[in-house]
Amino acid sequence: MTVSGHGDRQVFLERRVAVSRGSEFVVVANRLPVDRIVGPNGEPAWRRSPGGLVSAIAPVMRRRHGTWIGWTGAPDERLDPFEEDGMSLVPIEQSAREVELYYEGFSNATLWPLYHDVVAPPVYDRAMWDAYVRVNERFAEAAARVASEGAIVWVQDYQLQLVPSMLRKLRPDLRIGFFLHIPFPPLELFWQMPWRRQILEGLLGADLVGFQLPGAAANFVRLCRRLLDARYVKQDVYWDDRVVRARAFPISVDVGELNDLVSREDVVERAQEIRADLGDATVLLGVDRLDYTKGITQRLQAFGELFEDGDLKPGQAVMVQIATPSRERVEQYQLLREEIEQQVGRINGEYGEIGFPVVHYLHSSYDRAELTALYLAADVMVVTPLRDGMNLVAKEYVACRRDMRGALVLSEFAGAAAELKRGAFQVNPYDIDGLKGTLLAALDAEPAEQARRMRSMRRRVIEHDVDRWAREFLSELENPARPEAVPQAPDA
Ligand code: GDG
Repeated sequence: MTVSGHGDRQVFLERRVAVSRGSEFVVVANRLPVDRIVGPNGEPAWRRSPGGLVSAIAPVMRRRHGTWIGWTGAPDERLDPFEEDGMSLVPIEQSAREVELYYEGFSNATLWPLYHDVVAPPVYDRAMWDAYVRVNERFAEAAARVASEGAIVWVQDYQLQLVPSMLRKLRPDLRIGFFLHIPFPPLELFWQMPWRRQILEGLLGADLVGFQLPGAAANFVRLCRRLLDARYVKQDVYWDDRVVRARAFPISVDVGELNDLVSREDVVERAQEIRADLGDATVLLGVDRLDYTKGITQRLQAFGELFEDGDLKPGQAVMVQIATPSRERVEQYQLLREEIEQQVGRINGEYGEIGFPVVHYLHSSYDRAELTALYLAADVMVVTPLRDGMNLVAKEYVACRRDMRGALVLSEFAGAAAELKRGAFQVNPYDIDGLKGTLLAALDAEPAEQARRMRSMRRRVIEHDVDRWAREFLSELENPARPEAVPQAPDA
Protein backbone atom coordinates (compact mmCIF):
# COMPACT_ATOMS: atom_id res chain seq x y z
CA MET A 1 0.00 0.00 0.00
CA THR A 2 1.37 3.37 -0.90
CA VAL A 3 -0.12 6.57 0.29
CA SER A 4 1.57 9.85 -0.32
CA GLY A 5 0.36 13.29 0.60
CA HIS A 6 -2.05 12.19 3.37
CA GLY A 7 -1.72 11.33 6.98
CA ASP A 8 -3.78 8.48 8.33
CA ARG A 9 -2.62 5.40 6.46
CA GLN A 10 -4.74 3.00 8.49
CA VAL A 11 -8.02 4.28 7.05
CA PHE A 12 -6.79 3.62 3.56
CA LEU A 13 -5.36 0.26 4.53
CA GLU A 14 -8.71 -0.86 5.89
CA ARG A 15 -10.49 0.16 2.72
CA ARG A 16 -8.01 -1.54 0.50
CA VAL A 17 -9.50 -4.07 -1.89
CA ALA A 18 -7.83 -6.38 -4.27
CA VAL A 19 -8.99 -5.26 -7.68
CA SER A 20 -8.20 -8.10 -9.98
CA ARG A 21 -9.03 -8.42 -13.61
CA GLY A 22 -12.61 -9.01 -12.69
CA SER A 23 -14.96 -6.10 -13.32
CA GLU A 24 -17.79 -6.57 -15.74
CA PHE A 25 -18.49 -2.85 -15.78
CA VAL A 26 -15.79 -0.19 -15.77
CA VAL A 27 -16.18 3.57 -15.84
CA VAL A 28 -13.17 5.63 -16.86
CA ALA A 29 -13.37 9.35 -16.07
CA ASN A 30 -10.81 12.02 -15.33
CA ARG A 31 -12.06 12.34 -11.74
CA LEU A 32 -13.08 9.68 -9.29
CA PRO A 33 -16.68 9.99 -8.05
CA VAL A 34 -15.56 10.85 -4.49
CA ASP A 35 -14.26 13.93 -2.75
CA ARG A 36 -11.82 13.92 0.07
CA ILE A 37 -13.19 15.06 3.40
CA VAL A 38 -12.00 15.14 6.97
CA GLY A 39 -13.80 12.54 9.08
CA PRO A 40 -15.30 13.12 12.55
CA ASN A 41 -11.99 12.38 14.29
CA GLY A 42 -9.92 14.45 11.94
CA GLU A 43 -8.99 11.41 9.84
CA PRO A 44 -8.95 11.59 6.03
CA ALA A 45 -12.06 10.08 4.47
CA TRP A 46 -14.05 10.11 1.24
CA ARG A 47 -17.55 11.20 0.36
CA ARG A 48 -19.44 10.51 -2.85
CA SER A 49 -19.30 13.57 -5.11
CA PRO A 50 -22.58 15.36 -5.65
CA GLY A 51 -24.06 15.49 -9.12
CA GLY A 52 -26.17 13.59 -11.58
CA LEU A 53 -23.49 11.62 -13.37
CA VAL A 54 -22.34 9.90 -10.19
CA SER A 55 -25.84 9.21 -8.91
CA ALA A 56 -26.92 7.81 -12.30
CA ILE A 57 -23.95 5.50 -12.58
CA ALA A 58 -23.61 4.46 -8.91
CA PRO A 59 -26.58 2.02 -8.95
CA VAL A 60 -25.30 0.36 -12.14
CA MET A 61 -21.87 0.11 -10.52
CA ARG A 62 -23.29 -1.65 -7.49
CA ARG A 63 -25.47 -4.02 -9.49
CA ARG A 64 -22.64 -5.05 -11.75
CA HIS A 65 -19.80 -4.90 -9.23
CA GLY A 66 -18.30 -2.11 -11.25
CA THR A 67 -15.00 -0.31 -11.00
CA TRP A 68 -14.41 3.40 -11.49
CA ILE A 69 -11.01 4.53 -12.71
CA GLY A 70 -10.05 8.18 -12.15
CA TRP A 71 -7.87 10.78 -10.51
CA THR A 72 -8.34 11.89 -6.89
CA GLY A 73 -7.72 15.55 -7.76
CA ALA A 74 -4.46 15.74 -5.81
CA PRO A 75 -1.22 15.86 -7.83
CA ASP A 76 1.62 13.43 -7.15
CA GLU A 77 -0.53 11.12 -5.09
CA ARG A 78 -0.24 7.38 -5.51
CA LEU A 79 -3.03 5.37 -3.88
CA ASP A 80 -3.95 1.73 -4.14
CA PRO A 81 -7.46 0.78 -5.24
CA PHE A 82 -10.05 1.14 -2.50
CA GLU A 83 -13.74 0.64 -1.91
CA GLU A 84 -16.17 3.40 -1.07
CA ASP A 85 -19.96 3.59 -1.07
CA GLY A 86 -20.24 0.16 -2.72
CA MET A 87 -17.96 1.09 -5.61
CA SER A 88 -14.45 -0.15 -6.36
CA LEU A 89 -12.26 2.82 -7.10
CA VAL A 90 -8.94 2.74 -8.91
CA PRO A 91 -6.96 5.98 -8.50
CA ILE A 92 -4.75 7.08 -11.36
CA GLU A 93 -1.73 9.13 -10.45
CA GLN A 94 -0.98 12.45 -12.13
CA SER A 95 2.19 14.38 -11.43
CA ALA A 96 2.00 18.12 -10.83
CA ARG A 97 3.57 18.63 -14.25
CA GLU A 98 0.98 16.37 -15.90
CA VAL A 99 -1.83 18.23 -14.19
CA GLU A 100 -0.40 21.40 -15.68
CA LEU A 101 0.09 20.01 -19.19
CA TYR A 102 -2.62 17.38 -19.60
CA TYR A 103 -5.42 18.76 -17.43
CA GLU A 104 -5.02 22.52 -17.24
CA GLY A 105 -3.22 22.53 -20.58
CA PHE A 106 -4.48 20.26 -23.35
CA SER A 107 -7.87 19.52 -21.76
CA ASN A 108 -8.79 22.99 -20.55
CA ALA A 109 -6.72 25.41 -22.60
CA THR A 110 -6.90 23.52 -25.94
CA LEU A 111 -9.90 21.21 -26.20
CA TRP A 112 -12.32 23.16 -24.01
CA PRO A 113 -12.17 26.44 -25.99
CA LEU A 114 -11.91 24.67 -29.38
CA TYR A 115 -15.01 22.56 -28.66
CA HIS A 116 -16.92 25.63 -27.41
CA ASP A 117 -16.90 27.57 -30.67
CA VAL A 118 -13.42 29.03 -30.00
CA VAL A 119 -14.98 31.59 -27.63
CA ALA A 120 -11.41 31.87 -26.27
CA PRO A 121 -8.34 31.15 -28.40
CA PRO A 122 -7.16 27.54 -27.99
CA VAL A 123 -3.51 26.94 -27.12
CA TYR A 124 -1.77 24.41 -29.39
CA ASP A 125 1.31 23.19 -27.57
CA ARG A 126 3.23 20.02 -28.35
CA ALA A 127 4.33 19.37 -24.77
CA MET A 128 0.67 19.55 -23.71
CA TRP A 129 -0.28 17.08 -26.42
CA ASP A 130 2.48 14.67 -25.36
CA ALA A 131 1.22 14.77 -21.77
CA TYR A 132 -2.35 14.17 -22.99
CA VAL A 133 -1.19 11.03 -24.84
CA ARG A 134 0.78 9.80 -21.85
CA VAL A 135 -2.01 10.26 -19.32
CA ASN A 136 -4.60 8.74 -21.68
CA GLU A 137 -2.32 5.69 -21.97
CA ARG A 138 -2.21 5.36 -18.21
CA PHE A 139 -6.01 5.35 -17.98
CA ALA A 140 -6.28 2.84 -20.84
CA GLU A 141 -3.76 0.50 -19.23
CA ALA A 142 -5.60 0.61 -15.92
CA ALA A 143 -8.91 -0.20 -17.65
CA ALA A 144 -7.25 -3.08 -19.53
CA ARG A 145 -6.04 -4.47 -16.20
CA VAL A 146 -9.32 -4.42 -14.31
CA ALA A 147 -11.92 -5.29 -16.98
CA SER A 148 -13.10 -8.89 -17.13
CA GLU A 149 -13.41 -10.79 -20.40
CA GLY A 150 -16.00 -9.08 -22.63
CA ALA A 151 -16.68 -6.35 -20.04
CA ILE A 152 -18.42 -3.04 -20.70
CA VAL A 153 -16.11 -0.04 -20.41
CA TRP A 154 -17.65 3.42 -20.42
CA VAL A 155 -15.19 6.26 -21.01
CA GLN A 156 -16.27 9.79 -20.09
CA ASP A 157 -15.50 13.09 -21.71
CA TYR A 158 -12.98 15.21 -23.58
CA GLN A 159 -10.00 14.58 -21.29
CA LEU A 160 -9.92 10.92 -22.42
CA GLN A 161 -10.64 10.85 -26.14
CA LEU A 162 -7.66 8.61 -26.95
CA VAL A 163 -8.60 5.95 -24.40
CA PRO A 164 -11.06 4.04 -26.64
CA SER A 165 -8.52 3.16 -29.35
CA MET A 166 -5.66 2.59 -26.87
CA LEU A 167 -7.85 0.25 -24.87
CA ARG A 168 -9.09 -1.61 -27.92
CA LYS A 169 -5.50 -2.37 -28.92
CA LEU A 170 -4.84 -3.81 -25.48
CA ARG A 171 -8.19 -5.58 -25.07
CA PRO A 172 -10.09 -6.22 -28.32
CA ASP A 173 -12.60 -8.36 -26.39
CA LEU A 174 -14.15 -5.37 -24.58
CA ARG A 175 -17.28 -3.45 -25.46
CA ILE A 176 -16.29 0.20 -25.28
CA GLY A 177 -18.59 3.22 -25.02
CA PHE A 178 -17.57 6.87 -24.96
CA PHE A 179 -19.69 9.86 -23.96
CA LEU A 180 -18.72 13.47 -24.67
CA HIS A 181 -20.29 15.89 -22.19
CA ILE A 182 -19.33 19.03 -24.09
CA PRO A 183 -20.21 20.08 -27.65
CA PHE A 184 -18.43 18.48 -30.59
CA PRO A 185 -17.38 21.21 -33.01
CA PRO A 186 -18.14 21.46 -36.70
CA LEU A 187 -15.50 20.47 -39.22
CA GLU A 188 -14.55 24.10 -39.91
CA LEU A 189 -13.33 24.51 -36.31
CA PHE A 190 -12.06 21.00 -35.59
CA TRP A 191 -9.82 21.30 -38.64
CA GLN A 192 -7.57 23.71 -36.66
CA MET A 193 -6.49 20.93 -34.33
CA PRO A 194 -2.94 19.85 -35.16
CA TRP A 195 -3.68 16.35 -33.83
CA ARG A 196 -7.12 16.09 -35.41
CA ARG A 197 -6.53 12.68 -36.98
CA GLN A 198 -5.25 11.12 -33.74
CA ILE A 199 -8.27 12.38 -31.82
CA LEU A 200 -10.77 11.07 -34.32
CA GLU A 201 -9.01 7.71 -34.48
CA GLY A 202 -8.94 7.67 -30.69
CA LEU A 203 -12.72 8.02 -30.52
CA LEU A 204 -13.22 5.44 -33.25
CA GLY A 205 -11.82 2.82 -30.90
CA ALA A 206 -15.27 2.84 -29.23
CA ASP A 207 -18.28 0.79 -30.33
CA LEU A 208 -20.61 3.64 -29.44
CA VAL A 209 -19.72 7.34 -29.32
CA GLY A 210 -22.40 9.33 -27.49
CA PHE A 211 -22.99 13.07 -27.80
CA GLN A 212 -25.45 15.46 -26.18
CA LEU A 213 -27.12 16.44 -29.46
CA PRO A 214 -27.73 14.89 -32.90
CA GLY A 215 -25.85 17.81 -34.50
CA ALA A 216 -22.68 16.87 -32.65
CA ALA A 217 -22.99 13.25 -33.79
CA ALA A 218 -23.44 14.52 -37.35
CA ASN A 219 -20.31 16.70 -37.01
CA PHE A 220 -18.36 13.65 -35.92
CA VAL A 221 -19.53 11.45 -38.79
CA ARG A 222 -18.83 14.21 -41.31
CA LEU A 223 -15.30 14.57 -39.95
CA CYS A 224 -14.67 10.82 -40.15
CA ARG A 225 -15.73 10.96 -43.76
CA ARG A 226 -13.72 14.01 -44.73
CA LEU A 227 -10.61 13.51 -42.66
CA LEU A 228 -10.26 9.74 -42.65
CA ASP A 229 -12.17 8.76 -45.79
CA ALA A 230 -14.23 6.48 -43.59
CA ARG A 231 -17.25 4.73 -45.07
CA TYR A 232 -20.55 5.40 -43.32
CA VAL A 233 -24.27 4.80 -43.36
CA LYS A 234 -26.29 7.49 -41.64
CA GLN A 235 -24.59 7.68 -38.24
CA ASP A 236 -22.71 4.39 -38.43
CA VAL A 237 -19.04 4.71 -39.34
CA TYR A 238 -17.24 1.68 -40.76
CA TRP A 239 -13.74 1.60 -39.40
CA ASP A 240 -11.17 -1.18 -39.05
CA ASP A 241 -13.75 -3.87 -39.92
CA ARG A 242 -16.02 -2.63 -37.16
CA VAL A 243 -19.10 -0.44 -36.97
CA VAL A 244 -18.78 2.61 -34.73
CA ARG A 245 -22.13 4.11 -33.91
CA ALA A 246 -22.46 7.86 -33.26
CA ARG A 247 -25.64 8.75 -31.39
CA ALA A 248 -27.16 11.51 -29.28
CA PHE A 249 -28.08 10.92 -25.61
CA PRO A 250 -29.03 14.24 -24.00
CA ILE A 251 -27.94 14.06 -20.37
CA SER A 252 -30.33 15.08 -17.60
CA VAL A 253 -30.72 15.50 -13.86
CA ASP A 254 -31.58 13.26 -10.93
CA VAL A 255 -35.24 14.20 -10.58
CA GLY A 256 -35.73 11.89 -7.58
CA GLU A 257 -32.92 13.50 -5.62
CA LEU A 258 -34.19 17.01 -6.39
CA ASN A 259 -37.74 16.01 -5.41
CA ASP A 260 -36.43 14.84 -2.06
CA LEU A 261 -34.61 18.13 -1.57
CA VAL A 262 -37.59 20.35 -2.40
CA SER A 263 -39.71 18.31 0.00
CA ARG A 264 -37.41 19.02 2.92
CA GLU A 265 -38.73 21.52 5.41
CA ASP A 266 -35.32 23.06 6.06
CA VAL A 267 -34.86 23.68 2.33
CA VAL A 268 -38.24 25.38 1.99
CA GLU A 269 -37.54 27.49 5.07
CA ARG A 270 -34.14 28.45 3.73
CA ALA A 271 -35.77 29.57 0.44
CA GLN A 272 -38.14 31.79 2.41
CA GLU A 273 -35.25 33.19 4.39
CA ILE A 274 -33.34 34.04 1.21
CA ARG A 275 -36.39 35.82 -0.16
CA ALA A 276 -36.87 37.76 3.05
CA ASP A 277 -33.21 38.82 3.02
CA LEU A 278 -33.60 40.20 -0.49
CA GLY A 279 -36.53 42.45 0.40
CA ASP A 280 -39.40 42.91 -2.03
CA ALA A 281 -37.24 42.68 -5.11
CA THR A 282 -37.88 40.23 -7.92
CA VAL A 283 -35.03 37.73 -7.79
CA LEU A 284 -32.97 36.75 -10.82
CA LEU A 285 -30.53 33.89 -10.33
CA GLY A 286 -27.42 32.68 -12.14
CA VAL A 287 -25.57 29.50 -11.07
CA ASP A 288 -22.47 28.65 -13.06
CA ARG A 289 -18.94 27.45 -12.79
CA LEU A 290 -16.92 30.59 -13.31
CA ASP A 291 -16.24 29.88 -16.98
CA TYR A 292 -16.04 32.09 -20.06
CA THR A 293 -18.45 29.80 -21.93
CA LYS A 294 -21.27 30.55 -19.51
CA GLY A 295 -22.05 34.10 -20.70
CA ILE A 296 -21.85 35.65 -17.22
CA THR A 297 -20.47 38.98 -18.46
CA GLN A 298 -23.20 39.29 -21.13
CA ARG A 299 -25.85 38.60 -18.49
CA LEU A 300 -24.44 41.22 -16.12
CA GLN A 301 -24.09 43.75 -18.91
CA ALA A 302 -27.74 43.36 -19.91
CA PHE A 303 -28.93 43.51 -16.31
CA GLY A 304 -26.86 46.64 -15.59
CA GLU A 305 -28.16 48.39 -18.71
CA LEU A 306 -31.76 47.80 -17.63
CA PHE A 307 -31.03 50.06 -14.63
CA GLU A 308 -29.18 52.53 -16.79
CA ASP A 309 -32.16 52.73 -19.18
CA GLY A 310 -34.59 53.14 -16.27
CA ASP A 311 -36.45 49.92 -17.10
CA LEU A 312 -35.56 48.63 -13.64
CA LYS A 313 -35.23 50.58 -10.42
CA PRO A 314 -32.97 49.61 -7.52
CA GLY A 315 -35.03 47.65 -5.04
CA GLN A 316 -37.29 46.37 -7.80
CA ALA A 317 -35.03 43.56 -9.04
CA VAL A 318 -31.91 41.90 -7.74
CA MET A 319 -29.56 39.37 -9.30
CA VAL A 320 -27.89 36.63 -7.31
CA GLN A 321 -24.93 35.24 -9.21
CA ILE A 322 -23.25 32.15 -7.84
CA ALA A 323 -19.92 31.69 -9.62
CA THR A 324 -18.41 28.41 -8.47
CA PRO A 325 -14.59 28.55 -8.49
CA SER A 326 -13.21 26.61 -11.42
CA ARG A 327 -9.83 25.97 -13.12
CA GLU A 328 -8.30 28.76 -11.12
CA ARG A 329 -4.77 28.14 -12.33
CA VAL A 330 -5.66 28.64 -16.00
CA GLU A 331 -4.90 32.22 -17.02
CA GLN A 332 -8.09 32.82 -18.99
CA TYR A 333 -10.11 31.93 -15.89
CA GLN A 334 -8.16 34.38 -13.73
CA LEU A 335 -8.76 37.16 -16.26
CA LEU A 336 -12.45 36.35 -16.46
CA ARG A 337 -12.79 36.49 -12.70
CA GLU A 338 -11.21 39.95 -12.61
CA GLU A 339 -13.49 41.14 -15.40
CA ILE A 340 -16.65 39.88 -13.71
CA GLU A 341 -15.67 41.31 -10.34
CA GLN A 342 -15.02 44.72 -11.89
CA GLN A 343 -18.33 44.56 -13.69
CA VAL A 344 -20.23 43.67 -10.51
CA GLY A 345 -18.43 46.48 -8.66
CA ARG A 346 -19.36 48.95 -11.37
CA ILE A 347 -23.04 47.98 -11.44
CA ASN A 348 -23.38 48.04 -7.65
CA GLY A 349 -21.42 51.30 -7.50
CA GLU A 350 -23.82 52.92 -9.95
CA TYR A 351 -27.17 51.49 -8.89
CA GLY A 352 -26.86 49.91 -5.46
CA GLU A 353 -27.89 51.59 -2.26
CA ILE A 354 -26.60 51.14 1.27
CA GLY A 355 -27.59 47.65 2.30
CA PHE A 356 -29.12 46.95 -1.14
CA PRO A 357 -26.68 45.95 -3.86
CA VAL A 358 -28.40 45.11 -7.16
CA VAL A 359 -26.05 42.18 -7.81
CA HIS A 360 -25.16 39.67 -5.11
CA TYR A 361 -22.04 38.00 -6.44
CA LEU A 362 -20.86 34.89 -4.60
CA HIS A 363 -17.61 33.31 -5.69
CA SER A 364 -18.07 30.15 -3.73
CA SER A 365 -19.39 26.61 -3.81
CA TYR A 366 -22.58 25.58 -1.97
CA ASP A 367 -24.13 22.30 -0.97
CA ARG A 368 -27.07 20.84 -2.88
CA ALA A 369 -29.62 21.92 -0.26
CA GLU A 370 -28.55 25.57 -0.45
CA LEU A 371 -28.57 25.44 -4.24
CA THR A 372 -32.09 23.99 -4.20
CA ALA A 373 -33.26 26.72 -1.81
CA LEU A 374 -31.88 29.29 -4.25
CA TYR A 375 -33.76 27.66 -7.15
CA LEU A 376 -36.96 27.86 -5.10
CA ALA A 377 -36.33 31.50 -4.22
CA ALA A 378 -35.64 32.65 -7.78
CA ASP A 379 -38.33 34.28 -9.91
CA VAL A 380 -36.19 34.21 -13.02
CA MET A 381 -33.40 31.71 -13.66
CA VAL A 382 -30.88 33.17 -16.08
CA VAL A 383 -28.85 30.66 -18.12
CA THR A 384 -26.99 32.42 -20.91
CA PRO A 385 -24.03 30.32 -22.12
CA LEU A 386 -22.30 31.24 -25.36
CA ARG A 387 -22.02 27.50 -25.93
CA ASP A 388 -22.83 24.61 -23.57
CA GLY A 389 -23.03 20.85 -24.15
CA MET A 390 -26.29 20.61 -22.19
CA ASN A 391 -26.48 22.79 -19.04
CA LEU A 392 -27.84 20.93 -16.07
CA VAL A 393 -28.59 24.07 -14.07
CA ALA A 394 -31.48 24.87 -16.43
CA LYS A 395 -32.92 21.37 -15.96
CA GLU A 396 -32.38 21.43 -12.19
CA TYR A 397 -34.36 24.67 -11.90
CA VAL A 398 -37.23 23.15 -13.85
CA ALA A 399 -37.11 19.91 -11.83
CA CYS A 400 -37.30 21.91 -8.57
CA ARG A 401 -40.29 24.08 -9.51
CA ARG A 402 -43.14 21.74 -8.58
CA ASP A 403 -45.02 24.92 -7.69
CA MET A 404 -45.15 25.78 -11.44
CA ARG A 405 -43.77 29.21 -10.71
CA GLY A 406 -40.71 30.98 -12.02
CA ALA A 407 -39.36 31.62 -15.49
CA LEU A 408 -36.30 30.26 -17.29
CA VAL A 409 -34.28 32.52 -19.59
CA LEU A 410 -32.23 30.11 -21.69
CA SER A 411 -29.56 30.61 -24.32
CA GLU A 412 -30.15 29.13 -27.75
CA PHE A 413 -26.57 27.88 -27.51
CA ALA A 414 -27.17 25.56 -24.56
CA GLY A 415 -27.82 21.94 -25.49
CA ALA A 416 -30.84 22.08 -23.15
CA ALA A 417 -32.54 24.55 -25.50
CA ALA A 418 -33.39 21.69 -27.87
CA GLU A 419 -35.60 20.08 -25.21
CA LEU A 420 -36.85 23.15 -23.33
CA LYS A 421 -37.51 25.54 -26.17
CA ARG A 422 -41.28 25.57 -25.78
CA GLY A 423 -41.24 26.64 -22.17
CA ALA A 424 -38.11 28.74 -21.86
CA PHE A 425 -37.64 32.39 -22.76
CA GLN A 426 -35.02 31.77 -25.42
CA VAL A 427 -32.26 34.22 -26.02
CA ASN A 428 -29.15 34.85 -28.07
CA PRO A 429 -26.64 35.99 -25.41
CA TYR A 430 -24.52 37.83 -27.99
CA ASP A 431 -27.48 40.14 -28.62
CA ILE A 432 -27.45 42.37 -25.53
CA ASP A 433 -30.59 44.31 -26.55
CA GLY A 434 -32.39 41.04 -27.22
CA LEU A 435 -31.24 39.75 -23.85
CA LYS A 436 -32.53 42.88 -22.09
CA GLY A 437 -35.92 42.51 -23.79
CA THR A 438 -36.11 38.83 -22.88
CA LEU A 439 -35.19 39.49 -19.23
CA LEU A 440 -38.00 42.05 -19.04
CA ALA A 441 -40.46 39.66 -20.68
CA ALA A 442 -39.53 36.93 -18.18
CA LEU A 443 -39.82 39.39 -15.28
CA ASP A 444 -43.27 40.43 -16.50
CA ALA A 445 -44.68 36.94 -17.13
CA GLU A 446 -48.01 36.40 -15.37
CA PRO A 447 -48.39 33.37 -13.10
CA ALA A 448 -50.62 31.65 -15.69
CA GLU A 449 -47.96 32.01 -18.36
CA GLN A 450 -45.24 30.86 -15.97
CA ALA A 451 -47.29 27.76 -15.17
CA ARG A 452 -47.99 26.97 -18.82
CA ARG A 453 -44.31 27.21 -19.72
CA MET A 454 -43.11 25.38 -16.62
CA ARG A 455 -45.55 22.53 -17.15
CA SER A 456 -44.22 21.82 -20.63
CA MET A 457 -40.59 21.92 -19.48
CA ARG A 458 -41.25 19.76 -16.44
CA ARG A 459 -42.93 17.10 -18.51
CA ARG A 460 -39.80 16.77 -20.61
CA VAL A 461 -37.33 16.76 -17.72
CA ILE A 462 -39.32 14.33 -15.58
CA GLU A 463 -39.74 11.85 -18.45
CA HIS A 464 -36.09 12.16 -19.49
CA ASP A 465 -34.11 12.08 -16.27
CA VAL A 466 -30.52 11.02 -15.80
CA ASP A 467 -31.45 7.39 -15.09
CA ARG A 468 -33.03 7.15 -18.47
CA TRP A 469 -29.94 8.72 -20.03
CA ALA A 470 -27.67 6.08 -18.50
CA ARG A 471 -30.08 3.24 -19.33
CA GLU A 472 -30.44 4.30 -22.94
CA PHE A 473 -26.70 4.67 -23.45
CA LEU A 474 -25.90 1.30 -21.90
CA SER A 475 -28.69 -0.49 -23.69
CA GLU A 476 -27.50 0.87 -27.04
CA LEU A 477 -23.96 -0.19 -26.15
CA GLU A 478 -24.96 -3.70 -25.12
CA ASN A 479 -27.71 -4.41 -27.61
CA PRO A 480 -26.93 -2.40 -30.68
CA ALA A 481 -29.66 -2.04 -33.22
CA ARG A 482 -28.52 -3.82 -36.39
CA PRO A 483 -26.37 -1.56 -38.54
CA GLU A 484 -27.77 -0.35 -41.84
CA ALA A 485 -26.92 -2.67 -44.71
CA VAL A 486 -24.38 -1.32 -47.14
CA PRO A 487 -21.86 1.37 -46.25
CA GLN A 488 -21.64 4.24 -48.69
CA ALA A 489 -18.39 5.43 -50.14
CA PRO A 490 -17.04 8.69 -48.73
CA ASP A 491 -18.01 11.93 -50.44
CA ALA A 492 -18.28 11.60 -54.17
C1 GDG B 1 -20.44 19.84 -18.26
C2 GDG B 1 -20.88 20.49 -19.56
C3 GDG B 1 -23.10 19.38 -19.33
C4 GDG B 1 -22.81 24.40 -9.67
N1 GDG B 1 -22.43 25.14 -8.61
C5 GDG B 1 -22.50 24.33 -7.55
C6 GDG B 1 -22.93 23.07 -7.97
N2 GDG B 1 -23.11 23.15 -9.28
C7 GDG B 1 -23.60 22.03 -10.09
C8 GDG B 1 -24.89 22.36 -10.78
C9 GDG B 1 -24.88 21.36 -11.93
C10 GDG B 1 -23.39 21.23 -12.24
O1 GDG B 1 -22.67 21.73 -11.12
C11 GDG B 1 -22.99 22.07 -13.44
O2 GDG B 1 -23.41 21.42 -14.58
P1 GDG B 1 -23.62 22.19 -15.96
O3 GDG B 1 -24.27 21.23 -16.89
O4 GDG B 1 -24.42 23.40 -15.72
O5 GDG B 1 -22.18 22.65 -16.45
P2 GDG B 1 -20.67 22.04 -16.51
O6 GDG B 1 -20.05 22.00 -15.18
O7 GDG B 1 -19.97 22.91 -17.51
O8 GDG B 1 -20.84 20.54 -17.08
C12 GDG B 1 -22.38 20.71 -19.57
C13 GDG B 1 -22.53 18.67 -18.11
O9 GDG B 1 -21.11 18.55 -18.19
C14 GDG B 1 -23.12 17.27 -17.96
O10 GDG B 1 -22.94 16.51 -19.11
O11 GDG B 1 -24.46 19.66 -19.10
O12 GDG B 1 -22.80 21.26 -20.80
O13 GDG B 1 -20.20 21.73 -19.79
O14 GDG B 1 -25.35 20.13 -11.53
O15 GDG B 1 -25.94 22.20 -9.88
N3 GDG B 1 -23.13 22.03 -7.16
C15 GDG B 1 -22.89 22.23 -5.83
N4 GDG B 1 -22.44 23.43 -5.35
C16 GDG B 1 -22.24 24.51 -6.16
O16 GDG B 1 -21.85 25.58 -5.71
N5 GDG B 1 -23.09 21.22 -4.98
